[in-house]
Amino acid sequence: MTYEFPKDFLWGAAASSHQIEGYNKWNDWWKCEEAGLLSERSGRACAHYGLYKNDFQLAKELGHNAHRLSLEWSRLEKTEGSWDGPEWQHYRDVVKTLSDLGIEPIVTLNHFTMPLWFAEKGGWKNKDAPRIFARFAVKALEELGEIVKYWIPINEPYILAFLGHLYGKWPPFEKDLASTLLVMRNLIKAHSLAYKDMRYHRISGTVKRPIIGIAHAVTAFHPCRARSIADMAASHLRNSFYNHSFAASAIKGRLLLPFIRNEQLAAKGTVDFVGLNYYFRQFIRYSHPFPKKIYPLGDVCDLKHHKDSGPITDMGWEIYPKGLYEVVRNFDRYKLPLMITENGIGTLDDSLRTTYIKEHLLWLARAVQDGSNVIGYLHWSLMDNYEWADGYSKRFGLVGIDYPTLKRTIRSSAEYYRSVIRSGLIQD
Ligand code: IFM
Repeated sequence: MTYEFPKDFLWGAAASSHQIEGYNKWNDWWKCEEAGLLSERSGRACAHYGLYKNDFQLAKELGHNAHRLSLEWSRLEKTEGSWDGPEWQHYRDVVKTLSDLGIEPIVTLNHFTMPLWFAEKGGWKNKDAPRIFARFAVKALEELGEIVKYWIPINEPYILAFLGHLYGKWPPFEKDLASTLLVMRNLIKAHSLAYKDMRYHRISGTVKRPIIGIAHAVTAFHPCRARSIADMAASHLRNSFYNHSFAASAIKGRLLLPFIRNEQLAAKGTVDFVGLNYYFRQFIRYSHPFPKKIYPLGDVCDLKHHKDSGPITDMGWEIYPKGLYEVVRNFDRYKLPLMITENGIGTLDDSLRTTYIKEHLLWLARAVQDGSNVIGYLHWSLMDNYEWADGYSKRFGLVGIDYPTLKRTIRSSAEYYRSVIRSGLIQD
């Protein structure tokens, strides 16, 4: 059967500043990398800061008509309250280059890293953090809003809270439930303040009306034992909490977490499109009386021992393409446009990447056929990059990077992806 994607579909890739630009010396990650707290240093990364024109040309050759990037806030505001003119000019050039190539820029304002001065004031735990961030969001709109239409204030907000404050894997390496809740509260507040200030701020007439979304990490949750009611309940609960709590508050002002009540209520109506970052499935097993983790949502089962598990990537994630269909259909409930803001695979085997893209796009096309309002697909990532605590060993790029020479090589998977983009069709 042949499936057709909508005519004006946004096709492209996503990336983030710290993972590719190089020498982002003014943020919290850089400081921790230098202090030896992470497995590898980001260093010059892909030197994308200087090579962005070349990289966007490659995206153009690969048929992309959209590109998701992030602004490195720490470059733009190296010390609190003082904007760096040449750095703003840099990002103006970046988005203009994309736009001149016919590639729609989709701009994330915060993709995990934060300026050092902001981190030193407590980062997302600081009660003023949402207000400080919203000020940056408005400035970005003033500077880039003539060209940029699509905005995402914060990438994967709860991942940031969990990995940095609960599991202690990312800066600031905390393992503290109270801090995690505080960060979650401030992140939802930061998102909603940024949305309101950007949408309702009076800016000069040439600025486009911003279309503001979220880029939310979502997982396909399945019960570990298919016939266990307890596992089903735990898996359902995980889905509500992990996949929906941020979205449900930001869209409906709905309360899923009582301890951040006011912030959730106030966030109502602050999403114009829902971005989904989908990578894998997890099997959830009910655990009694309390799971090892902090919330009563069951434990994640070990994939290696699960009979239904598919192949596993270099990240240890199961490849489960149908999960993209499942999460998309699951998010139809909000009746907002959906965008796949990330989906990709960390692997050294590019033929596996081709299969991964094909299977995921097939399931996406089926969701579209079944009525989901999906407006775009952005593959993670345009090029290999710095995979945070995992360093450079994980290869997510449509374009391969030889780090010693910085040579870019288009992978066959990127050519396959281009063929789908060109035809707008996919066959099973
Ligand atoms: O590289 C990350 C990205 O920064 C956020 N989403 C998941 C990707 C792969 O781990």
